[in-house]
Amino acid sequence: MEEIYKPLAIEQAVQKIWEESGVFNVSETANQDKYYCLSMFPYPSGKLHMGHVRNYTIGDVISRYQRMLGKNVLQPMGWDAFGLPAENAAMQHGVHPADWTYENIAYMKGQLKRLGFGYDWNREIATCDPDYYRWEQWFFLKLLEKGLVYKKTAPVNWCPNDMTVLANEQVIDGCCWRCDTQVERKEIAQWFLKITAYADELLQSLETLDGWPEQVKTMQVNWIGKSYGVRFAFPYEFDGKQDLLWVYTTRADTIMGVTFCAVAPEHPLAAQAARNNPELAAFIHECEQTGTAEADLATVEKKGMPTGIQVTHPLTGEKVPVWVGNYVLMSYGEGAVMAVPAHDERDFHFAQRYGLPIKQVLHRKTIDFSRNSSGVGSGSDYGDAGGSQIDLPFDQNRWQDWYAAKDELMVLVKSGKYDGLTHKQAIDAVAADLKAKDLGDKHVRFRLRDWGVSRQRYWGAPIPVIYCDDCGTVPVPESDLPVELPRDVVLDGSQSPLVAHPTFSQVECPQCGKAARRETDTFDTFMESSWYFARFAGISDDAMLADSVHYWLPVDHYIGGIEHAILHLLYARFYTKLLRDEGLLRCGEPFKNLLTQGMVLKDGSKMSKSKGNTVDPQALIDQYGADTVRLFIMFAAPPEQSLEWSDSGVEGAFRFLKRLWKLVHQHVASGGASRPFDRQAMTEEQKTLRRQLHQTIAKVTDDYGRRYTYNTAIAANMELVNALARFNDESENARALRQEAFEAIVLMLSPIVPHICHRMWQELGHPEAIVGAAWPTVDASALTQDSLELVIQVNGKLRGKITVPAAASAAEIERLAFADDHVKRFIEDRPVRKVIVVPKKLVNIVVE
Ligand code: ANZ
Ligand code: ZN
Repeated sequence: MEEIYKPLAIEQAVQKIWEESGVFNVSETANQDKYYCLSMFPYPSGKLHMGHVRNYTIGDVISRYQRMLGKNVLQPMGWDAFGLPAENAAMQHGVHPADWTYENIAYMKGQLKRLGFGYDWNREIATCDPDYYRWEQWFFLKLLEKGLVYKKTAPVNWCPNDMTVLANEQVIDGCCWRCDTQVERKEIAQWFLKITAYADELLQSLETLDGWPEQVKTMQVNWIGKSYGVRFAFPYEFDGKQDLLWVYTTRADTIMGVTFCAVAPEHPLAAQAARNNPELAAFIHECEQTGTAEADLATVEKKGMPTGIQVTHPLTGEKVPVWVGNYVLMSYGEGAVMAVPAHDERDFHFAQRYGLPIKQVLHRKTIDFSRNSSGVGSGSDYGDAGGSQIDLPFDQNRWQDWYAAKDELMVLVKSGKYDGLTHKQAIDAVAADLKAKDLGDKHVRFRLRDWGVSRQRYWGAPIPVIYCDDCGTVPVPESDLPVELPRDVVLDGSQSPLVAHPTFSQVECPQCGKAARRETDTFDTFMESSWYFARFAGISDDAMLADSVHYWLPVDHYIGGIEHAILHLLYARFYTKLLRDEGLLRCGEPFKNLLTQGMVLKDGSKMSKSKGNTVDPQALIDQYGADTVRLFIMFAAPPEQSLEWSDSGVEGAFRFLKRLWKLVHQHVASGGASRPFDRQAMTEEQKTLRRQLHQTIAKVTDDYGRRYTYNTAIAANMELVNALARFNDESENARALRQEAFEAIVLMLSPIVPHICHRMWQELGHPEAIVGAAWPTVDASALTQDSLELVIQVNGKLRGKITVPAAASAAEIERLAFADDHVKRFIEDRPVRKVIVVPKKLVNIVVE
């Protein structure tokens, strides 16, 4: 063993051994528990950043630990390879998106190997590979067959100068990023996946995810946004025809407080009224210019205009005026609301502005039921200021909880026959009365919208459909899959390259053989990341998923950034249910445990290119080696917390490894242990050291297995190393103890710093690789102490120390304390008032 720690040579040699032995390439085995550990796969943007290094180090540590527990561990890696940056790079540097992507993949793969991550590279996936996306296309057609996908028009950002659709990121201050032209909204036909058909299940089964952070589950609950309400209609007459204005409300109890109705600018009633009202038409047009994102609507200045139409209140028969209001969303509920200014904040502001009447019908304290994430539903009840706020129960999907929370605090007034009823009673009564008139009923709604998957971009998976004038929308036959993305395209930012391509869109109709057009949109890249975890486990040449997928799924531990808390994780959960219902999977949830790692900060803010505060992992690996980088990252903070970068911290990690190496070297060079450890012949010092050793194993096992606090696990090992450095005993027994201790330390640190530990393990006399070794176990007998040191105080001042048997009774301890010469001197002949024995700690003697 060399005296000096040389990380680069060691790491290279050890990685070669792993590569050649293929230790991380796994298959299904009977009689062994599996463990599927997955880190979110990266977008191949060029090179790894520190956030990647952190994410993948955490995953690798968990994987290696599970191996040591005897599990059959799958840890795969791949590339989320489609996306806009490749197209941008192509435009900026004139390199083809495919070349750019595969070059980045090659470089980043080298970096991952250099960091020593134990991946099964046989399962590597690049989502831009036709062997991958062909199954996505295949599955999309299955969903089409089942009616779980459909086409409808939806707005996009359109640059009239470049004649192209822009992604949201390409719109800067309302203008095209390329030519600065004002961006327009354009309605175009697009494909949607019916995620709303699974809304209820996506909500319900969140409850089974015990291994997910509460915060992430709450974000998903809010995103799904289930609400219980009443859908009902106001009858009206227009142009001599009877019609109904449908509204959706979660507060039917306030129906007697309605003083007007408001409809979205895009509502048909608004269009009807605008036909002979140019002023109204102009107002509607103006509203259409501004965005309709929910976030915008929550903050936008509330504006409106009367339609001149009056509807009839379904319970009182009174006339109610209808307004167009810019705060009403066409895409939510019915695109129309009953306005209750006394109890809804938005309605209140609107009524104040336009001098509309306000009628209070509830006598109650104020509660804010608004869900802070959205504009819709932020109609908090407007009432006496200073009311109490109550938190919604997690279980928002139960009528009972919803009602119970609201019910406590309110009764109806000025509501005729409903006076005196509570909130819950009133909703039931109103809903029943509306139902009896055939004008409405109770209704459940979700905030969740169907998932628009069409992108008017080049670097994505082509959507496998063909449009024929005679046959309509025709799926691409299975035998023609994959629909490959053509390589020969012109990327200049104007027009879609697939539309402009001379032959791509020209096809024969698979049904009638006539000339037809191929779809030129590609899939949202979230489609690829919604099922890659399953493909890793069930990789196959001739099926979307091989049977092995049932062995590995669900993923036991999924590690990634909190920024994916909603979309990616929701889509992956949705896809899992789709695959299950197609008979391709047996589980309904993809990820058993979820770990969301914190950000990497430098000088208090997130490392990012735009802030110019990044640290290049490669430079550090070159300078110190992978183990130092891994150790620093795991030592600096627990995985879920943010990690503040520190150069001196990296130095410190390197120094610790050098020190450990030196101590192991000394031990080995001086002959190591010559015989096994003799428990009968231990000195007190040996016993103490051995106790610390086994306490450390117990603590570190808990840190790894239950708490995921690797920083404290490392700290405990550092203390143990310090104790070993101080331990100067050169007896045979001491050498044996040192051997035991170094072996345990090397085992415990090996998931974090696997290369150095591989070498030290060999030097400690183990020819077999440490990746196959078992996690150390605690010797409970080493933990028990047969004697203890207690502090003696006289009148609260430290006056001596005594050693007592660990099992000594209080009376026995007292006797020993008074027998101590030192203590005797301080007591002299003064009468003793009181003796306080704090077990295992101290004895306090109070004298006059
Ligand atoms: C009357 C009312 C009185 C309301 C009151 C609230 C409080 P959630 O809970 O998110 O489902 N609403 C319905 N459709 C709307 C639309 N298209 N655009 C904007 N707002 C709409 O939200 C349901 C509530 O949001 C409904 O209940 C309705 O206002 C409003 F004291 O009706 B409420
Ligand atoms: Zn046809």
